[in-house]
Amino acid sequence: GQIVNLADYRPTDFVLERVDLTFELDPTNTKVEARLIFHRREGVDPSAPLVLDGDELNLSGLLFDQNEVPASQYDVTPESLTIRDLPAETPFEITVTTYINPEANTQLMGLYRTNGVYCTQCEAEGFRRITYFPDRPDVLAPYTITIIGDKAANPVMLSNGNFLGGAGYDEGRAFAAWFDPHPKPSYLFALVAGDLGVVEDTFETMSGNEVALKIYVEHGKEARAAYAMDALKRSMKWDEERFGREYDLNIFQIVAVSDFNMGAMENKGLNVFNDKYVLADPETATDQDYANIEAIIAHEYFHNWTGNRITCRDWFQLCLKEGLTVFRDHEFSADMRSRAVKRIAEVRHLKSEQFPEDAGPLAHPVRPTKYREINNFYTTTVYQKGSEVTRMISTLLGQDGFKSGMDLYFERHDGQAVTVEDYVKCFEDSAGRDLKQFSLWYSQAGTPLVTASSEYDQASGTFTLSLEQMVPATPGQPDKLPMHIPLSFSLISDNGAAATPSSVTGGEVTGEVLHLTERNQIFVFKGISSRPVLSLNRGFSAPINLQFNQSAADLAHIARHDTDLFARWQALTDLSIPNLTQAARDARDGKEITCDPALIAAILEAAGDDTLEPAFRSQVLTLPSEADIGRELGGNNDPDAIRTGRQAIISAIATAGAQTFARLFDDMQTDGAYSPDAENAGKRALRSSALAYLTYAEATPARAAGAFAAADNMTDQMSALTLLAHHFPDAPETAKALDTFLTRFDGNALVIDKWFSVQATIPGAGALDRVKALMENPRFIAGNPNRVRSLIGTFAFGNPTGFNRRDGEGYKFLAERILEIDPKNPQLAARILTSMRSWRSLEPQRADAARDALMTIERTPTLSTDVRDIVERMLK
Ligand code: HT7
Ligand code: ZN
Repeated sequence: GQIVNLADYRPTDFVLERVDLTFELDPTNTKVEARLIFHRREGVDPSAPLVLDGDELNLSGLLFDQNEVPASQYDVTPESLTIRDLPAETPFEITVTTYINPEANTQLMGLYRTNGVYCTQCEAEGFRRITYFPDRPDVLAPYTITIIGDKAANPVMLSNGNFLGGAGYDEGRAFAAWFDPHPKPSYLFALVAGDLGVVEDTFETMSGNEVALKIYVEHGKEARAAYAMDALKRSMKWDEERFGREYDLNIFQIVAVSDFNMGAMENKGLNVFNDKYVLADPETATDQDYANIEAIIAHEYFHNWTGNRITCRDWFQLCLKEGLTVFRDHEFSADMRSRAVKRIAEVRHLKSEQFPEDAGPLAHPVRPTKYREINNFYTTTVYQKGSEVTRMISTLLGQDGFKSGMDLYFERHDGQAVTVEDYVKCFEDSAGRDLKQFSLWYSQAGTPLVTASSEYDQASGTFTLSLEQMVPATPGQPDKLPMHIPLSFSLISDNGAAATPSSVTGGEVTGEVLHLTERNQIFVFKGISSRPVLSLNRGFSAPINLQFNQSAADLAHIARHDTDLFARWQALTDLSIPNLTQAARDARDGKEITCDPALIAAILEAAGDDTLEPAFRSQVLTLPSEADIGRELGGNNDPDAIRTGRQAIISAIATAGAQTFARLFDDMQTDGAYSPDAENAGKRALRSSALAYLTYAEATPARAAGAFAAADNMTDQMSALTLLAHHFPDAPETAKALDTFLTRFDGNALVIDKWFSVQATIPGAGALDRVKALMENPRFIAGNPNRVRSLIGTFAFGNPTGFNRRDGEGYKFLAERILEIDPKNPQLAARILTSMRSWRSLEPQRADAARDALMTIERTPTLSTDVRDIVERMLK
């Protein structure tokens, strides 16, 4: 676990021309023969050795141009292979033979087995667990792959690129050969072999090429891949229409596996997916599951251009492919669904995941400058904030300007491994605009705080806006420069119409965007005939914390009139926050909790407005989460008080709105058979919000139990079950529903994950014993990442009162689990441990207990680099 620095980057001494891999599959002893053609890069010292990466490897054979390499000419360890005395100019061939054990690979990196299927995961540095190789993203080559394996056990044998052929090989064995003509880095290599079912379709690209589409799943699950196939075809079409990007092989394959560390992987022409993001039918998947499948299928497909055709020079540039591809999948989902509702979901996610990361000990820039374990940098900052940075470029340049920059990027860098600077330069060159200050978004960590105040002078018709920006200190970055912050705005008049100023001074303004570039800046709007209400950072044009003390009346005005639905939701959120934080303080101090009637009125007005789309109204009814309130409080947090306060506010809304909710519960019925489309999903979401408020008002499980029994799809069933479990954990209705659910879905892993999650999130101190008991359930499979996440991960990330028990037992429990998981799957352990990243904002008793638990982990000598890196940064 040494530290890698961006500043130390240099290209390899040898250029890799071609890769030819042969796998002889065996569950415990797979032979890998890698033939690699290299030549020395021009100008490189002729005595420089070739150094290849390995990880837990055993060298079994080494040839130079087909002749054995004498032992004196090389050094080998499990982590590297160094070969000396190689030619100065001519290309040469190195053949490396290794034997690996897929069955014993519990890390799920490199070649492993899942449910009897061979499968690979090579990003970021998994390829070096297969063979010695220059395992870095700037080494690109075409690959030929031959797979030999037991015929009966492996009727399916897949790799990247186009299929060359296959047949019987010898007694009982078969082979398949694949060729990927597109030069690619090793992290995009994939191999899958086993006995799988397949769903097939075709897609005709914009220039008339027919592409075979195949989705492989476990036998019997084929019907559940139909939605994923549909999402794939829509993604392919959308990338042609929106970005002019066409698919470039004659086959595109997806394989769904049940053991996977992340969501999915964009291997060239052969995406491997966590089956959670492929399999869906109305009985077993929720509307959210369908939306996730659509987004992740699109995300991985979009990587074909942003990531694969143009890849990263080094892992510091990860946001180059991830941030950009998230932006692309967000835009795709916005086009497929309601743009405003999609944006609300994105911003909720950004605030609840990325903002805490940026405000805590794990904060790092969108483009980090050093890492100890790259796996720990697949973060919400790189992905989500990275996407927001690209969104801001689009805001700065406008849609057409952004498109021109992207066109230039594809034209200039196709086939290359590039940097963030290369990417930004394309926008600078195409738009003729200097983005130097803007680029601070890539290098400065921390969420900028913008403080706004405004004044209106009736006599001169002048509206004055004073802005101040401050970027908080983050680990390793005590001082920050002012950033370029694009703030979308609207001035809303009394009658709700937008007021157009005759002039604006004080800084650059393009269209409806103010450019805040100084620490302090005053914008003056002239020609405003009556006091306007300013709606600022509309659409969340910049990922900032905005402090703008607007009155409840002004926020209600925005909530009623802004033409940007997102801004309306934002105003309601801003209206609710002071109520929720005050309620938490009052709960802590044992005071009576009250709720501003203006908040209740504004929420009920939006919720009951039939001219607004149901999905939006459901978002309005979903108040900021307990974690959101904790973030707003900023420190000394008591999760129990936060929950008590929030519950009281919800109850006040529920009581005042009982009639509205009863009407919505009756009205929001979907007709006909279940369809996962956004409109129907929106109705279900609003009905479920209404059910939740009615349950608060009525304080009995009857209505939720009725809804559970009546549900004919997983969305309705899960929302009723969650209500029952969370509000009436000890009621017989809840026990009965949990039992019915279990009996009905036993054996369906993805649904059983939900059964674990819903119980892991039952609030209160009793959660820990429940989770411990569930770990004893035979259905709890400690080696399956989805199952571990559904119980342990969900408890730690999604149950603030249960996990943060005042006595610290939740943290102790998590530390024990981390130490158990770490030796088998360090990536999974490290990720779950990040659930404690905000431990310093807890009140002292809890914070002390959290620190003790972290120190117990830190003191363990055998920690993986993954967990050691996280725990040490969290304690620093
Ligand atoms: N690019 C993929 C990242 C990924 C990954 C990283 C580390 C370890 C395992 C992994 N599986 C997938 C996913 C994506 O962003 O598309
Ligand atoms: Zn990605």
